[in-house]
Amino acid sequence: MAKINGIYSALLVPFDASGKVIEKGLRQVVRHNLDVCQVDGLYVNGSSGETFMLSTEEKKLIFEIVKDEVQDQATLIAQVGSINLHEAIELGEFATTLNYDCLSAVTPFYYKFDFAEIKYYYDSIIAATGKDMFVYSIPSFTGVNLSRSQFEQLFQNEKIIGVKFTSGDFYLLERIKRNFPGKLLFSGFDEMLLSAAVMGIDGAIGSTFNVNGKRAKEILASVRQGNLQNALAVQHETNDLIEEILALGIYQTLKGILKVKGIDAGVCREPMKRFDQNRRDEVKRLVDRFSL
Ligand code: NGF
Repeated sequence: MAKINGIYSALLVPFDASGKVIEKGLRQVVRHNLDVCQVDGLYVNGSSGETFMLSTEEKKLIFEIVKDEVQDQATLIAQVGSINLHEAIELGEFATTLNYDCLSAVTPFYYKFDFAEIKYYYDSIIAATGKDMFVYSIPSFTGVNLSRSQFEQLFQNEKIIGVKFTSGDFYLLERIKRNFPGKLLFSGFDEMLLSAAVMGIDGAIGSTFNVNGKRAKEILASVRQGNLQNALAVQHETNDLIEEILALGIYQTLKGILKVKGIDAGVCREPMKRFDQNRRDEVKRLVDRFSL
């Protein structure tokens, strides 16, 4: 299996006005990530891919297009999680046949699943696919706050190779790093990359890396080289950018930036808002100011 380490874009997916995946645009977004942002891998069908608003067939189509475009040029993680366990298994089997490097699944959400149910969900996807798995923990969206002891119980399944940790709970991050050194730890908040890198993460998965992957790579590399001063300078710059992006709307603005770069990044899937075209000049200014 490929080494899973470094900066991974949580891949954005372009949709046309009717909500259909734009294949050509998706291939362009992938190429931009690999050729311009130079990320180490892609996290496909995650939150940034708007996956929880898509049909099973659309998710499969995205897995296919991305694999076809990437081939073996980068590591690919397939996010297959769904509160429909049957769908998660079907997607896991599909990504396995496409030779994705490993799977990831968001903790099941909406219903208040208890921990036994959450563990059953992961064990079932793994049993059906035989594939390595990252837990996708994003409490702010799912309401599921896994404790250290619950991570320990999940990690007893040796096919659970790590966690994508989208949380600002740095104490828990440190405890996971300390107690489960054999598991991979990927952070999920781009604006906190430096702090997570200091804790010894193996990598990070984020939406803004689709446009700002080079800075993320520099932050991680600088921390690993012990050059905290440079890491902090680049994190400051990065956070100036992220602050502007969040104020304008995260996925809409990231797509707006890609459009300024000549990529057919489409629009967001309804009911998410479209990008406000009146703000196109603000986005252009961001592209110039941050040399995106
Ligand atoms: O978009 C969110 C919502 N988080 C992403 C990332 O954790 C999502 C993060 O990059 C992800 O990995 C996925 O698409 O599955 C933020 O957009 C970024 O830090 C700006 O706040 O929390």
